[in-house]
Amino acid sequence: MKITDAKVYVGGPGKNYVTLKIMTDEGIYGLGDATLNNRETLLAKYLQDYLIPNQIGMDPRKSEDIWQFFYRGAYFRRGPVAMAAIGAIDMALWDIKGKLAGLPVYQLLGGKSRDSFKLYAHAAGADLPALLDDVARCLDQGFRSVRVQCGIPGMPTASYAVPETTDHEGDFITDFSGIRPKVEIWETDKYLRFMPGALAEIRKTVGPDIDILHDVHHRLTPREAAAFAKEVEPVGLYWLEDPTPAEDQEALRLIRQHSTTPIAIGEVFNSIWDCNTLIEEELIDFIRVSVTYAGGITHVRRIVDLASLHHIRTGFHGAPSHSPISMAAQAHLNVWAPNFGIQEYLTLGTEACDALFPSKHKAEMGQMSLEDAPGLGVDFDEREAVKYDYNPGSHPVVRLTDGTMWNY
Ligand code: CS2
Ligand code: MG
Repeated sequence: MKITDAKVYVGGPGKNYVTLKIMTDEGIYGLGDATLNNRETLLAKYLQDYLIPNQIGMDPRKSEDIWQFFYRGAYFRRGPVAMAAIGAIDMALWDIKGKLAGLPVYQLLGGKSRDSFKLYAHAAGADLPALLDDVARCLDQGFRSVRVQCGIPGMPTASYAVPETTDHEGDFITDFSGIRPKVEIWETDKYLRFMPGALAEIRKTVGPDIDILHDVHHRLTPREAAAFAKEVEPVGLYWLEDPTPAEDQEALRLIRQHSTTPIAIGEVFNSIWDCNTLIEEELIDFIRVSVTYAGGITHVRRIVDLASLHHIRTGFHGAPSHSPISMAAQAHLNVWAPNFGIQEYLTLGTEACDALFPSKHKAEMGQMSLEDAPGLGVDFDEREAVKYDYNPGSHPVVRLTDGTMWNY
């Protein structure tokens, strides 16, 4: 069996999905997602100019050897662009493998450990009352686990993932007005004074049975994060996410020494080498990698296995940047993983998105379940794809009040 060709498409409804389609001489094709938020065209170029020409003629069943070929063979290893490209190829090869075997991918991983798995939703508000309304909206939709982000009183702009106004709708992280980012102003002291009380208020409102998650988005120093994690212990958070910049694995030691609040980290990690210290020293509770940014099913499975030796559960990234293809690849890992924790889920299911990526997988009442189709179980409609083009956008950047650049 041979790979005969591969194509890359960029675009989608409200998102620049980067979709890879690998064709074979047996008529079976596989699909992968290489969407890297706000850097989408780099992935298309990297795949088209370097990886696809090397793939033609390879046996698609040798997914391990192909993974090693692109990882070791690149010499300049890792990084988000290289790993998302390898990730897309790897997903597509598992899709092909499943279709060849006539089995859903989870069967090739070891079968189901659960029939459906828990999802968490996002709630945000420009102020606490608006946030509580948004939490109520998520609970009405059936979610029992909600990530909460709130505007901080006195902060001159909105903070991470929080809308400027109370009457917002949809995904407001990426600004599609152009490639130049808006500037958010961050003030740590105001955040540290306000957020613990807000979290306590949310717990009082929703009661003990709802999982509350909160994302600090890399904004605190290790000492500040340790104090914050300790202060919010009575809230009983499901997790505190990205308390410090993720590239410093050692920073998590200080937080761990001072608090038992569960810590989740890893959405920006590209490989096992970005989280092996965190996992082996048991400094975190949830690993947040994604199949797109961390090299596909082949590599993420290794991270999940290492994590399972150390009581660390999965909590894969599922921001709207992921297309239904990578969300399905993660879903197959989620039904299998003995150490599954939770899955981030933002409603992808608009009519236009479903038309572009037809699938029968179901997400409802805060749970996701998989249809038993061979492979990943998601298709890609090329007639729909021609409706979309690349649309430049950006996240905000963050500065302190004196102008110093800070972490988004
Ligand atoms: C995030 C993301 O979902 C999350 O937890 O932190 O929304 C992140 O900001 C985006 O993926 C960045 O592109
Ligand atoms: Mg996050």
